[in-house]
Order: sequence, then C-alpha cells, then structure tokens
Amino acid sequence: MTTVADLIDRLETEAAADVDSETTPDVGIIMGSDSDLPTMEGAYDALDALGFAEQTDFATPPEARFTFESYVVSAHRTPELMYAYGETAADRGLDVIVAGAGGKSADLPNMTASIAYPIPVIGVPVQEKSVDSVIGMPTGAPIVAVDAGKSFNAGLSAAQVLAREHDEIEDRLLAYHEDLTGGVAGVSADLHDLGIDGFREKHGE
Ligand code: AIR
Repeated sequence: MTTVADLIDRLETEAAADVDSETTPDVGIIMGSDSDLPTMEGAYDALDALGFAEQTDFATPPEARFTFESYVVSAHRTPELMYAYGETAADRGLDVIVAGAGGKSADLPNMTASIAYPIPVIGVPVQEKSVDSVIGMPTGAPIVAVDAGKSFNAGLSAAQVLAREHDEIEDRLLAYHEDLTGGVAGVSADLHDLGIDGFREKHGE
C-alpha cells in the first residue's frame, strides 16, 4: 500500500530530478478528498477543452505539450503531504496550482498558496460554506479564487496564467471564448426568432 511517506519521497525525488520543464506537468490540481472530485471535474473539463493532457507518470509525459496532474492532499489529514506538494511545486516544474477543498475548514488552497508562493494558486471552495476559509488571507499572503464549485473557471484561470508565457494557450483561450460567445449569440437569435415555444421545441426545454 502506498503511504504518505512514499508520496512525499516521490515528490522530493521528482523535484531533485531536474528534468526539462517542457516534460513536467504545467498545472497541478489538488483536492482535500476524493469526495471533492465531482466538483473538481470542471477544472479537468476546462483544461481538456483547451487541449491539455493528463500526466499520470512524471517520468513519461504524454505527447501533448501542455499537461496537468492531480493528487488528493488533505490539509488536516496529511499536512506533511500538503507541505511537500507546495514546497516541491516549483522544482517539479508546476507553473500554477488549482486547489479545492470543502467544509468550513477548507484550508488546502490557502495553505498551499502560502507554501508554494510565488507560484499562483487558484482556490476552489467546494461548497458555499468553504468560501470564507478559502479566500480569507492576510495582507501579503495572496490567493486567487473562484466562486463555490466553479472549478471550470479555475481551469480557465490556470490557462490564463500560462497564456502569458505561451502564445499557443492564448490562441486556444481566444478560440474557446469565440465559441462561448457564438453559443450565446445562437441561443439569443433562436429565442427571438423562434419565439418561446419554438425555442423550447428546438432546445428541448
Ligand atoms: N477536507 C479534507 N481534509 C481537510 C479538509 N478540509 C475537506 C475535503 C472535503 C471535506 O473535507 O476537501 O470537501 C470532506 O471530506 P471527506 O473525505 O470526509 O468526504
């Protein structure tokens, strides 16, 4: 069985390996519990829509140039792992972290933001009651955060961070936005031109 010590060893070994940053995961997605996964899936969906591939083995990256990885890291059950993840993030080649946690003590995003600083952390409060805990940082200890459950936006924000360095991601973000606005224009025209009944018939509502 894999232990927390095994995972910490793994992270530290990877950090020491000094591999080409083009082969390391660009985005790290972490969550306090696997029960957060249904909420955090939006971040995967956003990155997937932008052409990111999942990297499941640090040593053998997928062909796609831009990648993400994910782990369950609990601030309260496995604080040592949280510390190791944040501390090794830069040396493991991560450029940005998406961190989600739920409950009233949703401290993984805010603690990781402090440990991994200056790597930006985008916090996802898994529930409404987690918002204050995620965003309530003291002056000088920043975190970026999305609204409760909005992990899709966290994935987009992570890509925005990377787009400052990679034109290819900027182009994909612009194409995504064009699709999005086109979708709104399409339903707007349908609603007007078909009328409410016609719209319901066409869109199945
Ligand atoms: N959590 C896990 N470790 C520390 C915290 N705050 C959060 C998880 C999850 C919630 O506690 O992020 O949203 C409940 O976790 P579980 O594992 O009991 O379902």
